[in-house]
Amino acid sequence: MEKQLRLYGMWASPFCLEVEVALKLKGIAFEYVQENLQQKSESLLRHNPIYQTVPVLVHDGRPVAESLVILEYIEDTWKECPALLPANDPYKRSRVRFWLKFFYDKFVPPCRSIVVTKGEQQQEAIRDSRESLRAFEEGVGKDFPSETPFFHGAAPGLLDIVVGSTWCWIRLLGGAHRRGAGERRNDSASVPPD
Ligand SMILES: N[C@@H](CCC(=O)N[C@@H](CS)C(=O)NCC(=O)O)C(=O)O
Repeated sequence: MEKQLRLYGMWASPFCLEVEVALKLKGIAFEYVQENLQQKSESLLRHNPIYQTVPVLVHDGRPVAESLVILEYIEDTWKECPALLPANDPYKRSRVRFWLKFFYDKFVPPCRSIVVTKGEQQQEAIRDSRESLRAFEEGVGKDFPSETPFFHGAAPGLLDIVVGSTWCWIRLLGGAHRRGAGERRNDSASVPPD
């Protein structure tokens, strides 16, 4: 019998989008539960009592929390194509994990700061995000010199999923920030649709 799979998420969260994309790339059916983070459901709090965040993937009643842990769980559980980590190469797999952690630790936080700070703090966040992105691009380029449009291999993998989902979020944040600052939208291509 097919086991039940449910994803607790929130539409604007890059972490939830990553999990959703990974499941869809592998062709795994799941139920999506949209959470209101101002008023979290009792189920979400019960499934993720420690962090109380989305995403949470509940597989046959057993919860898995934290997006990177969930992505690895998906890869370990549904080994069929496409593989999201380099197959049969522990060193290359470790390099993907290293850059995923770097991206989460060094790139995502300054991007968030750009939106929520002003003045010198904001300038510092802009510098930090640029520096992290430069280091990421250079490092990943050295570890995975690829002739395909994807970071490692002929199909999208975990780095593609995480970077792509974060990019959607950055565009969303940028649009919200500009609208919050009262800027008129005259460049419809530069912000996502409402
Ligand atoms: N480290 C977590 C971060 C998840 C996270 O920050 N989720 C946000 C939405 S983007 C959330 O649930 N925020 C609600 C809260 O912190 O109370 C992961 O990778 O899953």
